[in-house]
Amino acid sequence: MKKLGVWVYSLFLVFGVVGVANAICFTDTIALNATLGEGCWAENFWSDSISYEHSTPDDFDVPPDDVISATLTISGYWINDDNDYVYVEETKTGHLNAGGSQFFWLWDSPSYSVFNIENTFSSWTAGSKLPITIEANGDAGDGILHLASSTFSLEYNNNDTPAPVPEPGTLVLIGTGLIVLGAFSVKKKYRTNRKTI
Ligand SMILES: [Ca+2]
Ligand SMILES: [Ca+2]
Ligand SMILES: [Ca+2]
Repeated sequence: MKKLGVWVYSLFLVFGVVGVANAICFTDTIALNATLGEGCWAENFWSDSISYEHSTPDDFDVPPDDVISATLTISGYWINDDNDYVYVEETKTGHLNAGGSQFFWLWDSPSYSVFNIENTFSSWTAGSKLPITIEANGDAGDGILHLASSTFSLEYNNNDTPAPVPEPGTLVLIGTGLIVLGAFSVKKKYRTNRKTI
């Protein structure tokens, strides 16, 4: 019976200390507050762009980590049509969704454009920054846009995490297990010694 107890404690010891892969959620939000000219004046069209970098977690590296989800969300105003493009690591990822106020004097709720950027992280070096460029293009009646914020959200399994530090409760459990284990082996040794006398 005591042998069974030792086994149960041993199992707790193994699973309590080793644990399972650690899913981590990370978010980085940048306030852009940038107004880009994108329109026409005397039949001349021009475009404008903004570039910035999102930070990524220091311990995020693929492999061995793997990505559960990765999204980039851009909020902005005065976005019409679908001619304003978002580049992630110099790859065209999509265009901003039309929406937000369409009149310069209005600041109601902005439009949100959400991009799934999971493919960007098929491999990744820890500590790298995530470069983003937004390119505004205009045509008649599409003279300006305003970018409010950019949010990078990442959920990943940190597969190279060292064994987590056991919680106090687990420590008590381990301690008790070791005491039982010790008592058991002392008793066994005592019995063996008695037999040999
Ligand atoms: Ca890692
Ligand atoms: Ca535009
Ligand atoms: Ca516009």
